[in-house]
Amino acid sequence: MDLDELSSNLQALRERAVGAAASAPDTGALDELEVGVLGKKGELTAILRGIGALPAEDRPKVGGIANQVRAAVETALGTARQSLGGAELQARLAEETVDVTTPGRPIRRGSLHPIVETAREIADVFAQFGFVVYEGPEIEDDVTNFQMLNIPPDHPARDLWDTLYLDVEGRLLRTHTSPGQIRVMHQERPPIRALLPGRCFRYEAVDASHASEFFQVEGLMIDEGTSMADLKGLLDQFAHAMFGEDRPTRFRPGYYPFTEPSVAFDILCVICNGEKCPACSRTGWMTILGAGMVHPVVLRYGGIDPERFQGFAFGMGVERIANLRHHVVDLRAYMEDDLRFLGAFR
Ligand code: 2NL
Repeated sequence: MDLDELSSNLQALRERAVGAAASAPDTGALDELEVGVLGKKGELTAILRGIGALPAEDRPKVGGIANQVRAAVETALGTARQSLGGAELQARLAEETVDVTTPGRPIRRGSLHPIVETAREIADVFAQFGFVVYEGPEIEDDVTNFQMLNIPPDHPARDLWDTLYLDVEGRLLRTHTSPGQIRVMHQERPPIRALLPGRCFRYEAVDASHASEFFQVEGLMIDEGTSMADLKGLLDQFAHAMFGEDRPTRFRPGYYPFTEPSVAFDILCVICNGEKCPACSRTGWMTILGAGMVHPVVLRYGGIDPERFQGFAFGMGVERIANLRHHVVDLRAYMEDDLRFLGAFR
């Protein structure tokens, strides 16, 4: 192989490669072309292998031509890449356009659990009368849950069958939020207006109106000269805020160890309006809460002088209030986490 032959091979390669670059269908073909011509095992390298057979003075000339060929092919590749790449980008953009006007997939929004929502509504009503929300622990001690509330050791509520005891001596799951009120009495000075919402626990045979977990809201007011009339007026306001201004109410005698006197507070049946239906056990009335004047012994346990201060307290089951407001008959529905039920309250 002589100089002429080598340089004409190089020129031929250049023409073919530049032509191929110009007519390549896509950038993939350009990549192949680059490897095939300029790569380590490419055609240019193969031709240059013949350089060794040339006289020494001819070799730089071939080297010069080879560099020109390389530069020409690289330029052709670059130009072709630019136009093909631009065209491919345009094609992708056209094909893959996002229609920003397409409606999005709806995101499922959560909502408050009906019991939490009802507890908040209850708290909102009493907040208007100056009651402040406090919280107490769910794990209580026997002294605060029972003894300080004047519940004697032989009281049926203390039976193993009614209270869930922990396997730590003297510890139990609170059966009402009243022990939280005792804690408020210890930590505050009268006048006190406290509201205690929270989860409570009982060992129960579960049915439509009994569960082993339930929510309670208790209220406590202590001041000089607080009377039963204050209690009755407040609870009437509460019932009318929750069940309508024209809903009839009544008080009747009740009993709790921690209040004296004690009352049960009823509203006219929300189902039959006094016509005596099964929902109100044919009495025409439904009990919404229990209440009374705080027993002097309980005030004293709370560190408050009953000669100077009087107080009233009330307690209600949140599930029961929610049932009456939403006409739900089985409180187990609140614990089943069934979105079809919970979604009905949104
Ligand atoms: C009910 C009745 C009631 C109280 C709770 C109370 C708390 C203290 C002192 C006196 Cl610290 N009383 N709480 C009073 C009367 C009734 O709850 O049926 N709840 C579901």
